[in-house]
Amino acid sequence: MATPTVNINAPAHVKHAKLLAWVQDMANLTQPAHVHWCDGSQAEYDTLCDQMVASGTMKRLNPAKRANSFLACSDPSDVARVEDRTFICSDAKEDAGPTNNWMDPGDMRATLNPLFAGSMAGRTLYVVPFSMGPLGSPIAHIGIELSDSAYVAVNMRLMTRMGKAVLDVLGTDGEFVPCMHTVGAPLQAGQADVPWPCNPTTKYIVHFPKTREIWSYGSGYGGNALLGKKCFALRIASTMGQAQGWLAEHMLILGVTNPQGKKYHVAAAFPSACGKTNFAMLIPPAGFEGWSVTTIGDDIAWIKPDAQGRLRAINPEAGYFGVAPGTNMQTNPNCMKSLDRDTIFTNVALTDDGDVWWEGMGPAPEHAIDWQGKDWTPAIAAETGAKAAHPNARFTVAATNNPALDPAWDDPQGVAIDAFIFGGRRSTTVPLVTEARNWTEGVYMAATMGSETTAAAFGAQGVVRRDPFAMLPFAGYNMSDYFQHWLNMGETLGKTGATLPKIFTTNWFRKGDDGKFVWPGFGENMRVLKWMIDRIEGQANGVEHMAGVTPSYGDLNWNGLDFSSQQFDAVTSIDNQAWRDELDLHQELFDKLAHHLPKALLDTKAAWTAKL
Ligand code: O2Y
Ligand code: MN
Repeated sequence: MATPTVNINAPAHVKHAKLLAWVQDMANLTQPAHVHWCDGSQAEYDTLCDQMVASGTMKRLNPAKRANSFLACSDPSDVARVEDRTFICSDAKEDAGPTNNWMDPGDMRATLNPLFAGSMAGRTLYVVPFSMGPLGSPIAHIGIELSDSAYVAVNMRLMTRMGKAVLDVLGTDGEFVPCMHTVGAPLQAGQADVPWPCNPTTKYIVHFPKTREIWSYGSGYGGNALLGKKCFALRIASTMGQAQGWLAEHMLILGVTNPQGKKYHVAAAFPSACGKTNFAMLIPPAGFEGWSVTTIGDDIAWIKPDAQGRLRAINPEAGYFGVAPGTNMQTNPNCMKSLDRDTIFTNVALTDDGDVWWEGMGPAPEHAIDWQGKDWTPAIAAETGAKAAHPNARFTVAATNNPALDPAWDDPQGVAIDAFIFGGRRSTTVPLVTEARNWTEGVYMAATMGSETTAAAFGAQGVVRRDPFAMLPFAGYNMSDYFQHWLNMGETLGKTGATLPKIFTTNWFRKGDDGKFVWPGFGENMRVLKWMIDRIEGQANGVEHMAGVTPSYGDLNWNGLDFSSQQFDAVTSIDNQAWRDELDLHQELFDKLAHHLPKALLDTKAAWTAKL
């Protein structure tokens, strides 16, 4: 039976024939009750938030405590990205590679089509035009998300450049990535809605790299639903970068300025929930007077070579969707200040005075309503282990709220990258910081980086989970081809005569015999950052070992910190037997990634092994 034609309500200024036809097709497929084209205005944002407060999706926080801020609490079945429901539907399975879920594109379309048919019944379809990166930047790209979630629309306004201005840049025939999203909870006539509609049993987060499409079904949460973020800016963009000669990376970008006013830019990859936002907003400690660190991005970097062959990076996002638990005035004062106002909190606790609280924020309130709407007190927590906030609770806030925002954060030309950092979480073996002797060695380090699992996240504690380039859940194509792309970029850029960024690895997480972290972390990471900059300038020494170059105690600035050479040894020493075991584990990864694995990586491994 033919479906009724939906009135898509397109504004008169929209003349993009392909866009209009696609919205019409998708509206006919999903059958929403209304179609709303987002203009991105403050008035529209306020109206949608008011509607969500009225419907029970959000609560307005006490304006005297958090002006213009809201709390949303999700369905307990919808609290995080769903990696096991995330698919890369390339034509050939090998092109998705062994680290991605794959389904034949035709089979996947046949699965999705009936799910999306009628999926928006009774709801509003929001047309959300967004630019990943500064509007009109040669590094930016445009997406259009069609979503039946007002929560998605308002979050996209904080997280991207969203609204009419994007349609103006798109013009009549500009390219865009189509992003289809439904919470998968159609409403029958007269059926009452729930505060957090989603599909508790069926979820699909699907990418079609060949046609550059994203289809997301069943979840309203974070990376599953805000499709500009992991789906577009990493999975689809990484395939675009491979085809077009650029890099889409799971990296923060920061600026660091020395007391003489010279500025450097660093892009750093750390696995999810490993303190990226803290590093991106680092405050230099005592002893580093005159130094400053500024934020360009906290999660994703798009990096393209300029005409001179220098790598220039933008943050494709315009806001932060950070993990709340553990964020406090010690770990990240700039972040806490960013959250003073204009913030959407998701799955944190509501205090009796209308503010928010989460574990690790500071002293616990005597009473709160937890993220599931239940009474919470410290006594209940002690007895039952109940968390006030979900461990993956989030804040969404515009970058412009960050007191340490870099003046160039919105520069369409991006910033020139001086160094890449790849960081893992390892209690042993991997030194605090190591510089790669050349690009290929840096690619090897990034390809083999790993983090120890925590019991909460993965069941078994202390097992090293390899997370190449911190891209394991985010590479939109075969991981070995991705390594090859990095090697190719180095070779191509090397031929231009441009200086390639230096590559470093870090590990802030070595533990001592007492099982405690040895390195104090947070602001003290500035000491490591300074050593890197000194190395870029050729002004610092280091000791060469089998896996690169690491500073000795005297090579770091210890002003203002009491840290002994014995402690330094505990975070930098090389244990040959531990490295033999480590290289065996690298081989396990390489065996898994054998299809198209670059020979250069095996050669590097052989060179390291020979030094042991
Ligand atoms: O669970 C989610 O949907 C969020 S995941 C996320 C959010 C912000 C930045 N990074 C991540 C990540 O998983 O790397
Ligand atoms: Mn991330």
